This record gives sequence, C-alpha cells and structure tokens, in this order.
Amino acid sequence: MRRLRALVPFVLLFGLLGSFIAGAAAPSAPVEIVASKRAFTPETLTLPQGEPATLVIRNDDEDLHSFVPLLLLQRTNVQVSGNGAPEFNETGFVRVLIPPHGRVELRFTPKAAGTFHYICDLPGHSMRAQIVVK
Ligand SMILES: [Cu+2]
Repeated sequence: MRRLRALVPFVLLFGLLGSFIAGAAAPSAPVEIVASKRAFTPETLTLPQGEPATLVIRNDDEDLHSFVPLLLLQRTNVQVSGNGAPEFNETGFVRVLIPPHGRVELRFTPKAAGTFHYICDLPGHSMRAQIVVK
C-alpha cells in the first residue's frame, strides 16, 4: 500500500505530461477533399506551414481516381491510411489510387509555403485543384 501511494505522484505527473505532449503534437482538424463527378472539391484549400496536417481524400464516384500532389509532398514524411493504394519513389510519396467510394488519409507536415497543384492522372480525367501552404 505504501508503495502504491508512493507511485501516485508519478502516475499523475506522467498523465499530465502525456496529455501535454499529446496536446502539443495533435494535428489540426482533418481537411477534406472530395472527388465527385470527376472534379476535386474544394478548388483551393489552405494548410498552415510547419504544422501537422491530416488530409482526407474521399472518392464519391464510381470511377477510380488518383491523388497526385505536384511537389507538395516531395521529400516529406507521409503516413497513409484508408483503402487507397499509395506509390512511393526515391523522392517519397508520388500518388495514391483511391477506389470507387474509397477514402484515404494522409498525415504530413507541409515544409514550404507556396501554391501546390494536385491532379488525378488517370487517362481522360482532367481533375486539378490546389493546396496553398502559408
Ligand atoms: Cu480521376
């Protein structure tokens, strides 16, 4: 019992520390991109530079779509979840294929400020939109 009591302050301290660290590292609310009727919505979205971001890409179509960020995610650590098929090369994340009615989540921290276009590169799909990092 005495031992247990001696542990209480440590448990409290680590609990506090844990919630503090979790709070500091918590990414901002997820930002959603919807692929529907062969277009991305919204046309422009904004992410804060240097802050962890969660990008959710939802495919509402019966078609397969891809999310191909041009430059935004080069040499950036990207965590991918959901039911998409991601592709990587030596520069890092290249694209993710999203099945009909599929959903993908990308977690990353935008490094540089700027306007970054992304496309769907499937044949015949002229889908293009942009992410502004500032
Ligand atoms: Cu497409």
